[in-house]
Amino acid sequence: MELKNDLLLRAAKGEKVERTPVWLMRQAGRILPEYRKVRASVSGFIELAQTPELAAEVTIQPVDILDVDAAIIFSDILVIPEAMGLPYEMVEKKGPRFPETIKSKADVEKLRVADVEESLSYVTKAIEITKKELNGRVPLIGFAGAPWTIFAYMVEGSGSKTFSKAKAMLYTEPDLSHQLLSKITDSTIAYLKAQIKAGADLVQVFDSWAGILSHEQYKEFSIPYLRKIADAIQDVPKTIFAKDAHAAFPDLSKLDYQTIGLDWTMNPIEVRKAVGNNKTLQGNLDPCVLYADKETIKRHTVRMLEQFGSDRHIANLGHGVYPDINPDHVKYFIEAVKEYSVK
Ligand code: 1CP
Repeated sequence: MELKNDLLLRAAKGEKVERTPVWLMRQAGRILPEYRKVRASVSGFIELAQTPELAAEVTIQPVDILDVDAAIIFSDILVIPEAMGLPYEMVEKKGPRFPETIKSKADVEKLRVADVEESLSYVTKAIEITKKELNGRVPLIGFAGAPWTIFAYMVEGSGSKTFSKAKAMLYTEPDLSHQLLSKITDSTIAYLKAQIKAGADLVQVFDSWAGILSHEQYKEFSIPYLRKIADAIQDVPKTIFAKDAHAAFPDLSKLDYQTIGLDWTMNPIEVRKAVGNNKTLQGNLDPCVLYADKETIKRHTVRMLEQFGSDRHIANLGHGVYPDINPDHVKYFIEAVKEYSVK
C-alpha cells in the first residue's frame, strides 16, 4: 500500500520534505474525549489494548481529530514482561503494578523469551486492522520499551522516582542483570519484527528511565542492548528516545537508529553538534507549553522549529502529552508546525 503522506518516513531517512512532519508521544489514550468514550465501554486499559478492533479505533482517532502525520499503535511497553511470564495490572489513576517482581536468579530463569505469536498476537492483529483502516493515509509507528526501562519495571514492580531497587540490582548482581537484560532484548527483537511484519512502518524504542542511570551504568546496561536491537531490525527506520540521557549522545549516535528523540530539557543546537548531520532529530517542545494560550504556543513552536532547522527534524513534544491538556491546544501546536515549517 502506497502511503499518501510519507513525510515522517522521508524525514527519518534524511530525504527532502516539503514541511516538517509532526506527531505527539502518547497522542492516543490520554487527551481525547472520543478515547474516554471507548475506554468506558470496557473494563480497563488492558481489555482495550487486548481488543484489536478497539485498539485500532483509538489508534486512528488522533489522525482523524488532530491531523497528525503518523499514528502510533495503542498498546503499552509492559506487554513484554507479561509475555515473558510476569503479568501486570493497571491500577486506576495510579499506573502499572506487577504483583510479582524479579528478585533472584531463579526468578530470571523462570522467565521465557516471549513467544510473540502465542502471547502478543492481539498487538499484531491491531496493527493489521489499523493499517487496513488507515488505508495509506499516514505511516503507523510500532514501539517497544528499551531493555533497561523494561528491566526497571520488572525489578521495581511499579513506577518510581528513583527506581532504586532496579538500580541496586545493577550494582549488586551485574551478571544476573545482564542475563535478564538479554532475555528482554531477545523478546523485544522478536516483538518488533512481528510488528513490522504486521505493517508497522517505523519503530520507536522508549528508554523512558535512561536518565536515572549514571553515565557508566548507561554504557554498560543500556547501550549494548539498544545496539543489539538496532542491528537486528533492518527493514524500517528506527527511533531511539532516551529521556534525560544528556551524556549518552556520543554513544547513541554510533548506533543504527536513524532518528534520535530529544526531551524538552535538551538543546537542539547542542545535540546536533554532538550527533552530527547523519541523524534525524525528533522533539522537543515542553508539553507544558500546551497549557498556555494560542499565541504562546505558536511562539514557542516557531522557536523550536528554528532551533532544529528545516532538515532532518520530526516535530514532537519532549515527552508524552499530559492527560489534562486541552485537545484544541494540541491542534494549535500541530497547525503551527504545519504552517511555519513550509519551505
Ligand atoms: O498514544 C500512545 O502513545 C498510546 C500508547 C502508549 C504508549 C506509547 C501507552 C498507553 N503507553 C505507552 C508507552 C509507555 N508506557 C511508556 C513509554 C513512554 C513514556 O515514557 O511515556 C512507559 C514508561 C509506560 C508505562 C506506563 N503505562 C505508565 C507510566 C508509569 C510510571 O512509571 O509512572 C503508565 C501510567 C501506563 C498506563 C498507560 N499506558 C497507556 C495508557 C493509555 C495508559 C493509561 C492506562 C489507563 O487508561 O488506565
